Amino acid sequence: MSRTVITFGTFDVFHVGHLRVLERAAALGDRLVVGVSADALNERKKGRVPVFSERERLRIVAALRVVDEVFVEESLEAKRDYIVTQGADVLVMGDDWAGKFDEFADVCQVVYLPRTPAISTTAIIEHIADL
Ligand code: C2G
Repeated sequence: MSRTVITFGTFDVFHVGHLRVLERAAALGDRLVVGVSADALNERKKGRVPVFSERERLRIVAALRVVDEVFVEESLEAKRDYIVTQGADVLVMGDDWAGKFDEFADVCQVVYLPRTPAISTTAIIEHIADL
């Protein structure tokens, strides 16, 4: 039986920390599906409009060799629906979310992977702003 892995993220100003979590997620199954968070979701939940639009972020993530399918994550509350609809066997999140998605353990395996240290979209934006 093939194993589907699902993960979610904004993936704004795509960097190697994003790449590494997707590579490790893909290695846990046969098919990797990625929910890329909508611009409106970011604005609503984080109070910040992403640098790259959801169309651009979706295209970048979809072009990666380790990614099989992408969709727009419109709402954080719809996570269970996305997991079930995509037939995911494993939910992967970075460990900045550790414990936050344990409630889905009844429908799939929940795995938190260590974040890549010392790199983030915010740090990149600040670095460029300081140049
Ligand atoms: N990540 C990582 N190492 C970093 C930075 C990010 O492993 N140095 C991982 C995060 O842990 C996450 C993924 O990359 O699993 C995407 O990170 P973000 O774009 O920051 O996504 P986020 O805003 O946390 O996702 O339903 C969840 C939402 O979509 C939010």
